[in-house]
Amino acid sequence: MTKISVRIFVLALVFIVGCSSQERTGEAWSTKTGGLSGDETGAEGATLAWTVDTSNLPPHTELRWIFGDGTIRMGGDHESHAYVDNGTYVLIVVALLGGQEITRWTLDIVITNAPPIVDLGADRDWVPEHPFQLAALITDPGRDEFTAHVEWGDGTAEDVVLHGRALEADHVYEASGTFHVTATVTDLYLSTRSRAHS
Ligand SMILES: [Ca+2]
Repeated sequence: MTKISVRIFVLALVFIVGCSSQERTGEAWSTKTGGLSGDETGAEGATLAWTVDTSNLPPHTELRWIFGDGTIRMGGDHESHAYVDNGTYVLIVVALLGGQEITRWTLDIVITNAPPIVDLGADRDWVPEHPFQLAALITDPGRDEFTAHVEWGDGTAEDVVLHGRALEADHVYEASGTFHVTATVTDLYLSTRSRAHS
């Protein structure tokens, strides 16, 4: 029986850096430009950290951390948070005394896209005229959606319908030989959002 050597040749990753703007409220407040320091940029999924200087605040002051992505919690002088989508967020820290706001700080946070990753596995042999099956999982720290395009290495290619983050496709090679399979994965969700804001 003749075998085809199918080589998993290139894994192409495509990611599009999108940029969206988190809505700011129209509320007027006294914004302190100093006192809140820490990460102003980071990739989606990465944990960022900040510190607020409360040395001049009265005792029993409480801090409400508003991260700009819908996450709000009471916290301390040091806090961390991971954003799961790229975009520009406004981090707000509100100082409260007896439930009343006494001051607040803001900081713009820019989160960049992280590329999707997919591992097609090792090279393998396959029997001609039988379906060669490709199966791989896409990983991405962002809350993204993806498209995939597979080039089978014999002059044919196709867009693959994904099932969540699972890339599954099969292909019949009609002749013996060595074929290089290439998969291109794009986190389309981000490019869509980018166009929406342009
Ligand atoms: Ca991504």
